[in-house]
Amino acid sequence: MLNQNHTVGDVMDHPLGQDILHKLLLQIGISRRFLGHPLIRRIRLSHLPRLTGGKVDESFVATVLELLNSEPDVPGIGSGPGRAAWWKEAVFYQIYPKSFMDSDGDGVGDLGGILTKLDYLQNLGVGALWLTPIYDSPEADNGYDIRDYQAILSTYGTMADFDALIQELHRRGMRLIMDLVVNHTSDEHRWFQEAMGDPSSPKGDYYFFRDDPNNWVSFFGGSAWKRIPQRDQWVLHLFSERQMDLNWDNPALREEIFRMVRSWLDRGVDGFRLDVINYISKRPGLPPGNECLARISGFRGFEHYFYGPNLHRYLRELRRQALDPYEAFSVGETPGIGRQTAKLLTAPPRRELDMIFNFDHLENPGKVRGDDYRYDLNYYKEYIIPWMEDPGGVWMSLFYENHDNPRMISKVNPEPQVRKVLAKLLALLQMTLRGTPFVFQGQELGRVNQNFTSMDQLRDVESLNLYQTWRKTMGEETARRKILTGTRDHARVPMAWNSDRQAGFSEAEPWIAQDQDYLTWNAAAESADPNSVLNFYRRLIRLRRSHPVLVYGEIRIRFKKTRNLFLYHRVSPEETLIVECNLSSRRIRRRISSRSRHRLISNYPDLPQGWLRPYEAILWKQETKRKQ
Ligand code: ISL
Repeated sequence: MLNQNHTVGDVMDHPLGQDILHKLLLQIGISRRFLGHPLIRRIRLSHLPRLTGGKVDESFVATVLELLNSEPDVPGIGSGPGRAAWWKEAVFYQIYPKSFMDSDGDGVGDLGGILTKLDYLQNLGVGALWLTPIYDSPEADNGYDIRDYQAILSTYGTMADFDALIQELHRRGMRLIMDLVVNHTSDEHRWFQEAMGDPSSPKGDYYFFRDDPNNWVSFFGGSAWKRIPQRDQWVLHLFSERQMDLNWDNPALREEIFRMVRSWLDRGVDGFRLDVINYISKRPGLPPGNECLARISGFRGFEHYFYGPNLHRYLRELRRQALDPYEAFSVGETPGIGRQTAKLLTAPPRRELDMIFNFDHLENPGKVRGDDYRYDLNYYKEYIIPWMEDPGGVWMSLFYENHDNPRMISKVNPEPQVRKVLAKLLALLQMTLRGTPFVFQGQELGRVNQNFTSMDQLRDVESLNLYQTWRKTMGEETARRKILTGTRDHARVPMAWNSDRQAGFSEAEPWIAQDQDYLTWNAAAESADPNSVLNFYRRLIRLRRSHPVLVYGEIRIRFKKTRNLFLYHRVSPEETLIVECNLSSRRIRRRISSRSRHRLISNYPDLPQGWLRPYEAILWKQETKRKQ
């Protein structure tokens, strides 16, 4: 048990402690190397309030200690790639169905639309699709507010369309994972309706109803509590006020969820991406959030549910009772989970999740989504090295984009003349680092952010709500600028299929409009251009499939301290491949020669000489000396 007399070093030696300290430093933009300093390690926790001039107070220390003492486990040792699995070999492709392809002319994508694009996806070489929610929903948060887990939203099609999709995918040797949103339901879910109408009903305790709200805040702005007049009580919602948090401490609820999960697996689904799955266990009593932590992190109450006391137990139950009997795959969306806790959540012997999504690489230290700055890829390198070198049983998910974030190219360098090489550099890293790549729709075309200029172009509930909250605290202009920069809608505009009206996405006016960029950057044009980003992805994914070393081989990173250079070897008994990249927009001196190596793929037409050009990226194959 840790207490006030322990030191910063003791906290760093605790898995959760290390993750929390790293996260806090990231948030304030201080290098984590700072924590390795012997003098810092020796500081007693009780001295922190004085040493930080009150920035960190006693209640903060007490809060962190309580959290640490709730996790007695330490990650096991052992690294290496572990057992072979289809989900390690496949490249995943994330589809945002609402914006992928409209087959019935209502301006909204649908399952029929996806079916017409399976040739495209197969040709791209992806092995599995992840569909964001397609369940019945009032769409307060584009489907992340589920009204009926057993039905398909009518604008997306029918259960028959869904069965056809699975069948067609399996016929092609491809797999499908669904989005499982079980931290919350829609307020229109019948469980919530019942719970609201009759507190004594079996569903009365499926949600967090309280007589008095606490001080937790919602991720979408404002308090996390909504008044429910029928019960004369308040109910908890960490996201929009139409997304009610489920009470996983209720065993009957867990049973219902497991049953529902099994029913989808019975239909043939191959696994799930589990939405904010690390939030499902809330600290009993829902204690108030720490103010000091809230100041640093921007969210109040987070410490009581991002790594709740029963998280591991509930995940194991889910796995044992629903996933394992089907050998189903699981990737958890886990905001706030760091490297050590990732080991506790995914190391195979623990039988919890297969993988997680960690988000710490999506912004540079000290930055948040909505900040206008240039992302430095050197940080990505610094971030990924420890995950690669000390996996501790973690199989990494590799991604830069999803439906919740602006496009990566725009964050790194929005200059049009580097767009293509940069898109290819990102692709090459993603397909050659150790882990499973997740490509978000449009990423394979090198799509960039929209030139949104006004709030009425946006549809996302997060953007609309945060704007209302922020305009009061930051002023109209700053709030608008931040929202337009960071809005999730950059990624949510329709897929660019061709240069026809509506980008070939629909016959009708789409549910969200996009700018003119699709006229040149679209799938049809890029298919016809051998030098396009799309064809680069196709070739790379084929290389990843034909060189198992890129999946299971060891990874050895060289020149770790050399800025702008990212160089690593993927090594197996059969072969060695070398990745050589320039992470910057300026040329840099090379550290290796091209002798006895041949180029498998690169983002410049000719071979480099003594210098790597802006964002140059090459995958080499080491020629082996013939044994006598
Ligand atoms: O709001 C956050 C803190 O900045 C995010 O990390 C948030 O926890 C994360 O984006 C959760 O996302 C997922 O759940 C949401 C949904 O709106 C997103 O689209 C989904 O990916 C609620 O279901």
